[in-house]
Amino acid sequence: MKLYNFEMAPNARRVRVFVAEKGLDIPMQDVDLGSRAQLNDDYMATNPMAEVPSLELDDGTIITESTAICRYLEEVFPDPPLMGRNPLEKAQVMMWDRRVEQHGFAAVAEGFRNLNPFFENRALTGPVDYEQIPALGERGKARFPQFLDMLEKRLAESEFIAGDRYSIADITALVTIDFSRTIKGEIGDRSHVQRWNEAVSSRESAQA
Ligand SMILES: N[C@@H](CCC(=O)N[C@@H](CS)C(=O)NCC(=O)O)C(=O)O
Repeated sequence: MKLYNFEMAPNARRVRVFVAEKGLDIPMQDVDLGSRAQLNDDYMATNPMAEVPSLELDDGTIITESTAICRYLEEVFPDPPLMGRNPLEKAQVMMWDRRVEQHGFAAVAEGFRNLNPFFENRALTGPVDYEQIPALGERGKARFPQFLDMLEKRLAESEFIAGDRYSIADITALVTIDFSRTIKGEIGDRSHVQRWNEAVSSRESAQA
């Protein structure tokens, strides 16, 4: 297997943390998003969506989309389980992971991509260029504290995001909170998010 990766890419980090939690050692190949290498013909032949991460299996099959890559790894390497152990847990993990993606990760991405000059004319990932919409960026920034409020409420009643076990939903939320530095996001005085953030950030996998 080989993981197409870029150190600073939050979606790639989601998979790297997942791989670290599984204790796997998957060779990585960098795709330099800084020089727009994702748009080169070679990489586009691997992933026509022009995004990282991509996982290449030994027979050459490519899996893209970070959650799909994690799903594959979970099936092949079930221990420790990071996507739930039974039908209810699996649904709860997926529910929380989607909430974090839609209300947290997407809000930060909207803010970052629509306001940072590096993404001028590249407001969306993928092969097609899109103009930035600064108002959408401001809306993304405004959505982020609402996401933190949702987490605060959840973490007041639950040790981890999807329940009493660490899961992919914690990985997506950790990566989202670290990614929020790009829009100057702050946890502030949300004590439950602080407690949870200290716990998940001190796991060895957070270094991935
Ligand atoms: N839905 C994809 C999104 C992947 C994605 O957006 N990757 C970003 C890096 S975090 C990327 O490749 N960006 C390329 C670009 O900016 O053109 C996933 O879940 O993996």
